[in-house]
This record gives sequence, structure tokens and C-alpha cells, in this order.
Amino acid sequence: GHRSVIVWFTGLSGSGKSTLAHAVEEQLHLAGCRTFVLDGDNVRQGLCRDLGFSEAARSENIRRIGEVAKLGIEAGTVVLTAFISPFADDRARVRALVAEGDFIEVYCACPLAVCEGRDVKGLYRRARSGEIADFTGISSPYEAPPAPELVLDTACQNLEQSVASVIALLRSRGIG
Ligand code: GGZ
Repeated sequence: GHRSVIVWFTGLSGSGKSTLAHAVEEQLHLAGCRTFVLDGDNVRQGLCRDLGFSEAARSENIRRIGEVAKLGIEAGTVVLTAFISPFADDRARVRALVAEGDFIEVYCACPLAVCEGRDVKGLYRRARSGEIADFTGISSPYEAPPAPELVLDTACQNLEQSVASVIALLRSRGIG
């Protein structure tokens, strides 16, 4: 079998994390890897449905996701996670849960103006109007990773280019 790692995508809402995680998963499947994707769609409705978006709630969200991702590693799976995960300390705690090298942090770097311009779900507009409180980038902070394994310029690169960068990194680590 292949090695197991956590590929941890972090970035603003609308920076492309979830799309990218699923596209990378597809490539990994073609290479015969066992994978699963954790994102807001399958976590915030279930495991974390009791949590909102305060700082404490986000920390607890990331803690639980980290523990699930760790179980995934123990089960021999490549776990791809797509959460804003805005706090550096929370991400560092997940990194510390697994063996050195098993946490691959991928920063989806996309300027707020670009994410807000896309506003696929209309959430930025609702955050600006005050209808949604504590919205990341507007009324809640995002701490960019100081030393991620990979930075992707998801404003300028297309999906195919970003997928290729992640896959190249994973191959260099013996995965895929
Ligand atoms: C940020 C929010 C908020 C607030 C709802 N702030 O673009 P989306 O819609 O699909 O992804 C966002 C998602 C963020 O959840 P995470 O679990 O990734 O956040 S964290 O890691 O910070 O715990 C957005 C939606 O939920 N959403 N309210 N106030 N994003």
C-alpha cells in the first residue's frame, strides 16, 4: 500500500479549497490511492453541527477534524481536508497529532478581493451587510500559514495547474 498523509488545505471562503481537494482526490484515485475528503459539506452538517463560527467554535471544529484525519491515517488513507482553519495555533495542533511529514499544509492564497468578487454563495455580501457575523476576512481574522509545505496562487492559477502542483509534491513524498 501507499503512505498515508493529511493534505490540509487552508484559505479564505471561496479560495478554491474544496474544489481542489476533490480534484486532487480524483488524480489520487487514478493512481490507486485510498482517499477521503473532509470539508464543510460533510462535517459541519454532522460531526460539528453543534458548532458555529466564534473563535472557540472554529478551534473545536478544527480539533475534531484533526482527530478524524488522524484516524484516517491510521486506516491507511490519504485524507484531504478543506476548511478555512483560520488560526495558526489550531493548524499547528493538528500537525503535532501525526508523525513528522504526515501533515502537508497547502495554503490556497487568494486575495480577499478576488474571493469576495467571486462570492459564489453570496456570503461575502451578507457578511458586509452585517447579516452574517464573524465572517472570515470581513469580521473575523485569517492567519496565513508562515511555513506551509505548498502555497498555491489560486487567484492566478487554474485548477489544473494547482492540482498538478499538489500531485507533484505528493509524488515527491512517495504518494500517488
Ligand atoms: C466563514 C462561514 C461563516 C463565517 C458560514 N465565516 O464558502 P463556504 O461557506 O462553503 O465555506 C465557508 C464555511 C467555513 O467553514 P469551515 O468549517 O471551513 O470554517 S473554520 O475552518 O473557520 O471552522 C462558508 C461557510 O462555512 N460560513 N458562516 N462566519 N465561513
